[in-house]
Parts: sequence; C-alpha cells; structure tokens
Amino acid sequence: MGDNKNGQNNGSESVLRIGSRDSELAMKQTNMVKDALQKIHPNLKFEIVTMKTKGDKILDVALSKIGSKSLFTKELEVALENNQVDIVVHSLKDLPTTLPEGMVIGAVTEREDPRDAVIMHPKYSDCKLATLPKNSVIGTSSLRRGAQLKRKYPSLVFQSVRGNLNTRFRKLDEADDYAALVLAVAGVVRMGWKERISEYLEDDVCMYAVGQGALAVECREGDADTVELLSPLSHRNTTLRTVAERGFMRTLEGGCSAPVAVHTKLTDKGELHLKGGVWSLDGKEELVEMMSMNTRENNLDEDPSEPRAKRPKTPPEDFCGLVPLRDCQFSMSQAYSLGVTLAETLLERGARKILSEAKAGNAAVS
Ligand code: DPM
Repeated sequence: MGDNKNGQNNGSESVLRIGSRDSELAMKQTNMVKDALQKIHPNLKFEIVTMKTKGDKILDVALSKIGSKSLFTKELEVALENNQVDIVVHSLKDLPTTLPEGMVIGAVTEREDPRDAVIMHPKYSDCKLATLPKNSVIGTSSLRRGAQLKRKYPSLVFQSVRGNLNTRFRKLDEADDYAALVLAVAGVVRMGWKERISEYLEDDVCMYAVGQGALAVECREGDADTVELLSPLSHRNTTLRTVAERGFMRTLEGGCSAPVAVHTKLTDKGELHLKGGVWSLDGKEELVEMMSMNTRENNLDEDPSEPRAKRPKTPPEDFCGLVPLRDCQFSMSQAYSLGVTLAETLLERGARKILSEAKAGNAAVS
C-alpha cells in the first residue's frame, strides 16, 4: 500500500490499488471484494486499475489450447510485482496451484454455488440436457465439462465457445449455432442472469472445477499490512474446501488442459468430504474416488487445553499459495493432505496415463 500503511489507524489518505480484468464479470467480482473490504475498513480508499490479460485478447482459440497456465492472471500479477497495484481479484479457479514467487492469496471469499448450469437457447427453454434433440450442439470450451457430459449424454455434440459471458449469451441467443451453453452458476448469478438457468448439474452428472465459485485476493507476500488487512475477508469453510481441492489438483498436475473435477462438502461437525475425478477427453474412461476426514479430530487449532508449546511444529507449509488462516493452520494442513492423498490414490489407479493422453490429445486435435 501507499504511505499511510494501515487503513485502520487514521486512515484517511490510505489508498488500496486493486488490479482487475476489465470484463463486466471481473469488474463485478472486483467491486464485491472492494465493498466487503470497505465494510471492514471504513477509512480505506480504493482505486481500481483495469487491464486485459492474454485470455481476454486471444478469442479465436479454445481456452485449453492456448497452452498457458496463467491465462487470465499473468498481466495482473506482473502489475502486482511491479508495485503498480496492491491487490488483485481473481476467480480462484483461474489461479494456478503454484503462484509466482513472492505472491500469496491473502483471502478466499465465501463460495457462491460452485455447480455448473445449463443455459438453453430460447427455443429450448423448456428442455433439459436429457430431452434436447439428438446431435444438439452444446457450447463449452471446458474439457472437464465436455468429458463428463459426453459420458452422460453421448447423443449431444460439444463445441468450443469463447469470449466473455456477455459475448457468449449473445452468440447463444442471436444465432442457431448452439442449443445450449454450460457455464458456472457463480458467473451467471453475479451477472444477474440467474433466471436463465434451466438446469443445475449435480455431481453425478458434472463435477465442478477446483476452486469454482470462490474469489481469491492476491497480494505480495512481503506486504504485511495488506496481508493483515485482507485476513478478515477469508471464509473458513470455503478456505478448507478449496485447500483440499487445490492440493488434489496440484498433486495431479492438472490445469485447464486436462479433465479434472471435484465435489466437496464441509459439514457443521467439521467433516470434510472430497470427491475427485479424472476423465479421458471423450469421457469413456473415468476414475473417481471419494475420501473424508474430520478436521476437528486431534485438531490442535481448536483444543485450547493443549498448550501451544506442545503442539507439533508444523513446517512452514505452502497451502497452494493461501496464507494460513489464524488458528486454522492445523485444519488447513489436514485438508491439504486429504487432497494430496486422494490424488495419490487416483494416480495409483492409473490417473497419470489418462491425464497425459488427454493432454496429448488436446494438443493434437484442433
Ligand atoms: C477455467 C475454466 C473456465 C474458466 C475451465 C473449467 C471455463 C471455460 C469455458 C479454469 N476458467 O471450468 O473447466 O467455459 O469455456 C471462468 C468462469 C468463471 C471463472 C466462467 C465459467 C466464473 C465462475 C467462478 C472461465 N473463470 O466457468 O463459466 O468465479 O468460479
């Protein structure tokens, strides 16, 4: 941050510069984070700095083929590194599981509905995927959605569609190219188009992407004031679920170039359930496993009777870039391990072969 470091002291001149992509959805998400921060730090002033990323500029190539991991995040991270902005707001699912050196996720916000949804062409508004005519074309550039839905609905045809959400809705409504689109509920809801959702996809049809529905606020690891200022924005339940998901993804070395999906639940009793899967591009091969753990069992975070000195010294852990939550470090490391263990189980069952074939197949077919 600028000269007056802490928005909470006298605060009046303190300005927090927020980097954002300039799409309507990105701006909505950035403003959500800005408004939440304003509530916590009433004296803080904000400046939003917009920019385009590679993913915004290359619109004629399927997302999975551009072959860069940080498609929607790189330029923003460069601005962060060069001290042109103090924080950057991303969709967590667009952030790779290993961040550039010196960057951290200072907060993961409460997750919106993480599921995917179907948006029908107006002429099919009464249909579901199951009742669309044979050979109907469904627009998605997500290999994850394509693979799972081909498996479930072999009579439908899947085609890439690019562009921001406004462009995609226009492509759907104003032409006859697509019978439906599959999109994340979170984006559609944030745009205010919830009533266009015809069908919510449950985990037996299409599991969601790692981190889907949550926003991540990235900052410089060394900027202690900003790390501190972001910390009340973190949502504990979402953080634990997404740490497990990101541990899973990192261990599989997935990314948008291979079909990997998850489904998680954290109950009021502290039980964390993680289901994860990998698919071949055509969906014919599928490996899905489920694992659970209790984040409260033997949990030294939440056992005040155990003196701090007695607690095992956990090595400084990298929770896929997330700053450890205060008094939640033990639960976070357990959640992270759950993701790693689930991925290792899938790797033992042959996930590596499925993923490397998917990556090769994706690179070869145009
Ligand atoms: C990533 C994927 C997509 C986005 C791949 C996937 C979807 C691409 C497409 C990693 N990022 O999900 O398997 O539909 O062609 C993206 C969206 C959101 C964040 C849009 C969407 C909004 C939801 C959120 C693009 N990134 O998925 O419909 O904040 O989680």
